[in-house]
Amino acid sequence: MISLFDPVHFGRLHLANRVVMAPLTRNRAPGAMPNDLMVTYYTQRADPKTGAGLIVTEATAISHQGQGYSDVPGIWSNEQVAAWKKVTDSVHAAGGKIVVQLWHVGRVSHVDLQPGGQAPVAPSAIRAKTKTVLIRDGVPTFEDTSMPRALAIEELPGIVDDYRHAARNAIAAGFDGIEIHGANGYLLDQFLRSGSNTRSDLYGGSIENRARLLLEVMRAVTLEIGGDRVGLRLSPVTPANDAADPYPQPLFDYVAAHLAPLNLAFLHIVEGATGGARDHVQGDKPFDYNAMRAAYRKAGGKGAWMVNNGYNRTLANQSITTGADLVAFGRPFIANPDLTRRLREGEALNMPDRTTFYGGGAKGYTDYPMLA
Ligand code: 8OZ
Repeated sequence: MISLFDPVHFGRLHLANRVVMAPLTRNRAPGAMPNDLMVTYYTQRADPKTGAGLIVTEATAISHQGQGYSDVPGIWSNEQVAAWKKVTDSVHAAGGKIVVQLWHVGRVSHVDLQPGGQAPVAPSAIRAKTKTVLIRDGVPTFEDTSMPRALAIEELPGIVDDYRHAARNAIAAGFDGIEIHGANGYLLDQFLRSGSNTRSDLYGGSIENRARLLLEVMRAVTLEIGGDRVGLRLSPVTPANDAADPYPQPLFDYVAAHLAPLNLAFLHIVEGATGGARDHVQGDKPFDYNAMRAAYRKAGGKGAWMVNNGYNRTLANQSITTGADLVAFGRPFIANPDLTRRLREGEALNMPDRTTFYGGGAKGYTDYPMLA
């Protein structure tokens, strides 16, 4: 029987096990620059004998406009590419694999984080009822997001270009691939869901129109670097960051089927409420993830089906035997650099300290103990 600890390959990703380190925002990159502390953190989790078969980095901004939190990294400049190269070199030297999660936050931002103090951009001028993390004088504070302005249709090709450019930078930085962040109420998810998208042009209204920007981005990045090292994260029912849609099933079944021709390496699905209840219901009825996967497979999609949210060893191994290919663990990887070893050997897990999730230094970041 296949287990979490068996190797697998999808596209160009040859993985030593099926345990994935989920993307985790940690706000330790002042000036949007990756740094040596981050090199240590990722390298601690990179050896697949003890750590992740694949690391997905923390969400990383594709442009200054795409940034919505203090001290999150970016990948739009040559300096950022050079700084990320230190991370990828060190992870590879440890035997690991790493993809970078490419992120545009859309309306989940604050004027203080935007170029020239301008309003954040969104499909429609509707403020997200959510908070962002601003670090003021070294202290993380949660503040309301700012009122966004609606993107003009003429601006959308520029957004697609920013993703394409970031994908090219990711390869230059030595990443094994990319994951597009299409989840958790950020820009691409804002376009998908009718609660944040009330446009009346080609990018709003019907499912086809709301999915248009996401699919354009996915086509652009797969043409740029090859679909076989591209993944996408989606969260069909999460209420995170005020994401809302009354009919998620036909929306995400449509998206899954239209991704199939792109020859993606993986689809990464957050089940339920991100970081919360796995059985969270949004919309008219409970979401059927098997139906979404079937829509993808029926359309010819061969990428890995990666699942995430609240998994433990038992649930993870169960899902591996019932159609999932990879399981992403978030908070357990914060506190357990050697999570894979602990899962394999049935060892107890360290508990993560929430007070050091966002911002700060080595404490609660690179100082969690490994097994002897
Ligand atoms: C927690 C805090 C800030 C950002 C996400 C990128 O939810 C995030 C995020 C999570 O995908």
